[in-house]
Amino acid sequence: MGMEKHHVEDPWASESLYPPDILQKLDFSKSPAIFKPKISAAQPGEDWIVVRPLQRSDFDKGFLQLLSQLTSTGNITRKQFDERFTQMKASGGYYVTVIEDTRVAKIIGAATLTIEQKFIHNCSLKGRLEDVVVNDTYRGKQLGKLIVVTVSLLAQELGCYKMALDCKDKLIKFYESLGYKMEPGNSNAMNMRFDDPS
Ligand code: 16G
Repeated sequence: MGMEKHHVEDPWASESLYPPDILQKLDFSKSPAIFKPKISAAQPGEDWIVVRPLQRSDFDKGFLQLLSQLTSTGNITRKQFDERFTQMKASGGYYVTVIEDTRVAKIIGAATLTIEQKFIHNCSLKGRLEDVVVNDTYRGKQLGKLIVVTVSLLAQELGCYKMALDCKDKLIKFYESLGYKMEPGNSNAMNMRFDDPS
């Protein structure tokens, strides 16, 4: 037998938060978003762009640094990250989705779909769009649209009856272009803030 080395992926590092196949099957023609040129999660426009579920190894690919462009993350250790990943996977309903620049092994975009189980609407499911962030040095590649449409179609595919979000006022137009609507008389987001551990 030869002594040649084979590249073996570390199964721990490449473990996905949810099954990756579902993203490849999403039908982007269902979205009102207009992509020019046409792209999708399966065909993101460049061979170095990959849209996929969060993996454990994303701790080393700048995932948390990207999130810190959105809000305060605190100093999360590898152990904390791993434990949260394990808990999210075990409880189900967490679809943290990322875009990687595989040339440099860096996470350049992220968005999360969380799914709430309901009694209303015949025991239906409601999706929430959370923690959307794209590295702004990758402007012009439609990555913001790509990641939001990906998780929105995912919510539909998983049977949600609606998808909700809160955002800064300056982003209303962006989300409207992707099919989100301010519902008359029903468009107020309110928060009650508690101690921030970060
Ligand atoms: C925005 C985000 C929300 C995020 C929050 C963080 C979207 C659509 N909305 O509202 O998901 O959790 O900002 O802000 O990405 P905070 O640190 O002030 O709670």
